[in-house]
Amino acid sequence: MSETIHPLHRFFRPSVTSTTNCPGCGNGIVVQAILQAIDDLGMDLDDFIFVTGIGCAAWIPSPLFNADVLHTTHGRPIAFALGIKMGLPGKKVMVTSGDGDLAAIGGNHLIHNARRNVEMVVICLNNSIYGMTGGQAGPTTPMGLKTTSTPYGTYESPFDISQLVIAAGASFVARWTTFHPRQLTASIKKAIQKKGFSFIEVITQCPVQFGKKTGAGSAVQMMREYKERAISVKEAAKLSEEERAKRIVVGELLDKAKPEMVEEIEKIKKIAARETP
Ligand SMILES: Cc1ncc(C[n+]2csc(CCOP(=O)(O)OP(=O)(O)O)c2C)c(N)n1
Ligand code: SF4
Ligand SMILES: [Mg+2]
Repeated sequence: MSETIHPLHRFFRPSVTSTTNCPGCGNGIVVQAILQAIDDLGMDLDDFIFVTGIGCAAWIPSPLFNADVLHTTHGRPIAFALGIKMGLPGKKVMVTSGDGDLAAIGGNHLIHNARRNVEMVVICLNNSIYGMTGGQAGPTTPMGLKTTSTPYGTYESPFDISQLVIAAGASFVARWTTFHPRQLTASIKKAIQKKGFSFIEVITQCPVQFGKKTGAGSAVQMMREYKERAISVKEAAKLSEEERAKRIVVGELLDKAKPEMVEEIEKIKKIAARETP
């Protein structure tokens, strides 16, 4: 009997035969969406440099993708990505990391590179928790939730990361959940083709640290909840603020054209070269 091989398996590093993800983790759905988007666009992994921080989400391209991957320090993938884009402007740069890595310790790199509109795709896997370190509360953990680090419930308001990145000045922002793999793939394709800072938030399940410890349940229960709570931008606009807060607003939240920083620097270099005696 011949072995059936997944069509995207060719993107995997041959030496990698196992996964770091727990059963039911949403990371695998995002892996598939990223690789499907690259395949649909007729691109190759050599067109990309992947950059990642620290956390479970940070293990998505490293070591799995048979590509150039920089697995950097906690909170710093966007800083490394900026350096790569400045040095190799012809390459597509994609960052994949978690809500804690990108919005807590890495928050300044996130907002400032959105403001600068540096061309890169940032995929933020938002599981509302620090998964890898044991389920501590982070900047996206819902108010009042009991976690490893907040046994009496959190007392901090969470960030709406997508709105934060829109306010900071990005060009393209979308939010989907792991219940929306096709829509997610379509948005990743748009983000890859966008000239500017593109941010995609994926609401994703961590059944081990979030599901078990907060009572949200299994991966299936969490995805069912995403399905029930998801609402389009258009439908959400009809709700009161209080009603909207109970839902997950999904879709493409922003798509606009604005000057991209690396291109602007190239223009300035040309002017400076002309004016230098
Ligand atoms: C400077 C520093 N501080 C703290 C840590 C510990 N640490 C590693 S991953 C992590 C949080 C990861 O959370 P997130 O980015 O949401 O990723 P997840 O594991 O949930 O996918 C923390 C606090 C570290 N490695 N380095
Ligand atoms: S701890 Fe959570 S986020 Fe990390 S691999 Fe396991 S299920 Fe996924
Ligand atoms: Mg997380």
